[in-house]
Amino acid sequence: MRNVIAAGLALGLLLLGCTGESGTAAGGGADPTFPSAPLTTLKTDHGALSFEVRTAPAQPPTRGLISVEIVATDANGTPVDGLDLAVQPWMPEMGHGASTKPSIEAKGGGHYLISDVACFMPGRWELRTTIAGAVKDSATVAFQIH
Ligand SMILES: [Cu+2]
Repeated sequence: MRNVIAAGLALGLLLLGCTGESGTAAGGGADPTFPSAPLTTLKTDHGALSFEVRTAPAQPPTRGLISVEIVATDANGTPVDGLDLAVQPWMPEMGHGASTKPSIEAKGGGHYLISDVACFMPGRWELRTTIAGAVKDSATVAFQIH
């Protein structure tokens, strides 16, 4: 238990240090701009959907607060709206998450914007995603933070 508390404190400090340095990431009014080519594409765990994944302000993403765009399509390639996404950032090799909760906004046309993803350490991160609403499934979006 003591280890968990210590790790939490360390994460908080790291995060403070990081936002102190970069200040400008995410959280503003305008939506971020994503590149046209996806960083990665994947199928959801039960195959109900395909996800195209893009990141901003950089792709591939660098450490700090990032935004992730998911474009969800069904087996026919038709964009799927009406999904309720719950996203937990996770660092599997180290067994910890992020100290802030991402916010998720449906943008229409199958586009979902996940903001305030606090990837404050380099390494492999996952977005463990639960899908409810129009489709019930789950997915793990994985990427490397440099
Ligand atoms: Cu870590």
